[in-house]
Parts: sequence; C-alpha cells; structure tokens
Amino acid sequence: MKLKNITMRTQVVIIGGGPSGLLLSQLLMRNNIDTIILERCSRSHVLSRIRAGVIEHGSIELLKDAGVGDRIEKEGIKHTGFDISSENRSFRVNLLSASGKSVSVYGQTEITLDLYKAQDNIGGKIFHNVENISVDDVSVSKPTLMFHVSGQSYSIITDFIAGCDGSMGISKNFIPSEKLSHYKVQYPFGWLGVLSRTKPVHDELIYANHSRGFALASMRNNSLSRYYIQASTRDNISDWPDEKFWAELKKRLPSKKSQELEIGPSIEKSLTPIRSEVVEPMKFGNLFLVGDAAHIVPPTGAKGLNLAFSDVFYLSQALIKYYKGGPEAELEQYSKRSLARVWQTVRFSTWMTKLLHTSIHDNSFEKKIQLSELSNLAKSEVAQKSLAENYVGLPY
Ligand code: FAS
Ligand code: PHB
Repeated sequence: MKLKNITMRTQVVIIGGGPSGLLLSQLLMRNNIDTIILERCSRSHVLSRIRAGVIEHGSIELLKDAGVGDRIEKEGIKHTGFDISSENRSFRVNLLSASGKSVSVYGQTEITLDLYKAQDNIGGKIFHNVENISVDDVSVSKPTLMFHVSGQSYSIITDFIAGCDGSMGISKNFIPSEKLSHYKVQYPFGWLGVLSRTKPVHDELIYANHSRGFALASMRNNSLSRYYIQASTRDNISDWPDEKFWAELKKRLPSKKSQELEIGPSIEKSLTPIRSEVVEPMKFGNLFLVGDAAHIVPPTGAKGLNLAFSDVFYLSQALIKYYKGGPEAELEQYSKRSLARVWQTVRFSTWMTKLLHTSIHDNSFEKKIQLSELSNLAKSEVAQKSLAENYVGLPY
C-alpha cells in the first residue's frame, strides 16, 4: 500500500547528524530557531566512529555556548604543549608560553555523544536512516526538500538548508557544477590508526618524523592510547596485525619512549587516506556548506573537527541575527568569512604534514630541507610561536 507523503515546515534543515550538524542544531534551537536533522546512518553507527582527539579552546567555548561543555571541561585533559622528534632527538613546543593558550584531549566520539544527549533533552527533531534526499531548487526563497525513511516519503518546506554531511555527502551537489570550484590534493600515504586500552607512552602528544615514516603518539585518557603510523595507500588493514604495528611504532618513536611503550590488543584499527580538499563557495542560494562537507584537511594539525566548528560559529551567528530581524549581510558574508579561516588552516595543516611525513620518493634534497626546517623549529622561539598560534586555533 502506497503511504501518503508527509509534509513538514521548518526554518533550517540540517543534512548530516555528525558533530557539525548536531552543534549547529543545538545553537539554533537554544535561540528558538526550529531545525530538522536528516542523518543517513543510525545513531549507533555515527557514535561508533573514532576520529579527532585534540580540541581547540575556541571549540570548547562554542560547546559551552551550546550548553554542552560540562563533560569536556571535567574530563578533557588540558595539554600545554607537545613533543616533536626527529632522528632520535626531541624538543617540546610550549603552546601556553608561545600562544597563551592550551588545547584539550577529548575524543570526537564523546563530543558527538554529548551533542546527541543535548539534542534529546531540547527536543531536537532527528531522522536517522534517511535515504534519497533531493531538493527542488536551493535558490528559491522557500526550498522544498524530499527524502524517505523506511519507505515513507517526506517533504520539508524550509527557509535554509545546512549541508553538514561530510566529505562523502551530497549537499555540495545541489550547487550547479559550473558555479562550484574544487581544490584538492591527495598525499601518497595514509594514517594507520590504533586505539588500545593501554597507558599512553607520554603525558603529552609526540609527533615523530622518521626516515621510516611519520608516527603520532596520542591518547583519549590516561588508560586509552591512540597511535598512528604513516602507511602506504596500497596497504590494507590486514597487512598490519597488532604485533607488526607495535614493532613499527617502536622503530619510529624516540628510543627512550619506545622502551617505555605499553602495548596491548587494538580495540579499533583504521587506515585513512591523507588528502586535502576545499569546495568554493560555501553558500549558494539558501544552501550553506559546513565542516567536512566543504573542506578536508590532513589530520596532522588536529584541525578537521575544530575547523568544522568555526564554520558552525559563523553560520549560527548569522542565522541568529537574521531571525532576530537583523540584516542578511552576515548570511551573505558566510562563505567569504569561513573560507578565510579555512585556507589559513589548510595552509598550516599542509605545512605540518610536509614537515613531518617521509616522502615515498625520498628525494634527498627535500629530506635535507625538511631536517633543516625541523632544526630551525627546535631553536627558534619565533618559529615555535607561529606553530603554536595555529595549533591552538586561530581566532574566529
Ligand atoms: P562528519 O563526516 O563527521 O559527519 C557527516 C555526517 O553526515 C555523518 O554522520 C554522515 O553519516 C552524514 N551523511 C553523509 N551523507 C549523507 C546524506 N547523503 N544524507 C544524510 N546524512 C549524510 N579530524 C581531526 O581533527 N583529527 C583527527 O585525528 C581526525 N581523524 C579522522 C579520521 C577519519 C577516518 C575521518 C573520516 C576524519 C577524521 N578527522 C579528524 C576529521 C573529522 O574529525 C571531521 O573533521 C569531522 O568529523 C567533521 O565533522 P562533520 O563536518 O560533522 O562531518
Ligand atoms: C588524535 O588523537 O586522534 C589526533 C591527535 C592529534 C592529531 C591528529 C589526531 O594531529
């Protein structure tokens, strides 16, 4: 029996129930703006993802504005610096003395969980397992969006659409291709990541440059470690049993730390290709692109999630002002304002990726330049200040 279409009305439809979409909805609903979130996956699938771990000061302030800052304030681990190692020598970048700010270690998974709970408490309208989203025309004043859930068809007449559907999302496709500019680079390596219930090898992060490849020692808390090694894009996870992963990590970390490394079974293992991508513009008609839907940065600078949150800040501020009777100017400025910070962040993440990774074509000239860049960074307060200002997060 064909089910009758259900029509709804709202002010902002949000495509994507990841951290960007959830935080945007929370900030808008707290300012009496009506939203509906459409998420392709189940809530448990979204919450099973292991991703970012380092959270900028600005992101924490935004979560607090959204009424979702309690747990990260209590459980997030404040880090005032991190180590960089190369050729078995290490130096510490003191973020606090160089920038006046610190960062917090707190898993993106926990942020997403906190946001889902907050949305439940505020009465957020979230559809999961959504299929076949289509839009009539994003440039008309009240776009109509159609979708299905378990065979039931729905239409939503809305003022605005926020595409928060990540790098594999569809919302960028609602912009005519001739209006869209795509900037992208694919690095010749990936990050093999492991999560293990082990004591972190160090009380702060270690970014290790090594002739065998990059490695990163991170954590989620004092009994949950997160490690990455640079791997070939031709590798499969099956090529990396735990024993092989731990042995390779030990070769790349400074030897003193390798001797202290506590190993254990991996509870999650993933291989992420390292790439960068920016889509312009981030606004077309009444459609706004937010977070990974508009840009991907290499995770080296711990920027992906934090950059998504600065987009959420700009868009939520513009929409709140608009619905309070303010000018549309900030809505019109959204793309330009977000892209300015996006490109600054892409620049920093690109620089840090080239500084620390080993090129597979191990061009000896490039290697010499990389080592001299690291040696300059180890000695120069000015160079460390510039790194620190970008790592803790540029002002919004
Ligand atoms: P997300 O991709 O998180 O969320 C998009 C949501 O939209 C998803 O839930 C998806 O299911 C949904 N969606 C997609 N298509 C849809 C459709 N057609 N209809 C409806 N819903 C749809 N960043 C860091 O800072 N540090 C890291 O270490 C790090 N590691 C990462 C590892 C991996 C494997 C990946 C993929 C990313 C990593 N990132 C990291 C970046 C990551 O944290 C993102 O920046 C962050 O998830 C961005 O959040 P969103 O913009 O909400 O996008
Ligand atoms: C992480 O803990 O997942 C992490 C930390 C720092 C990065 C990237 C990832 O630069």
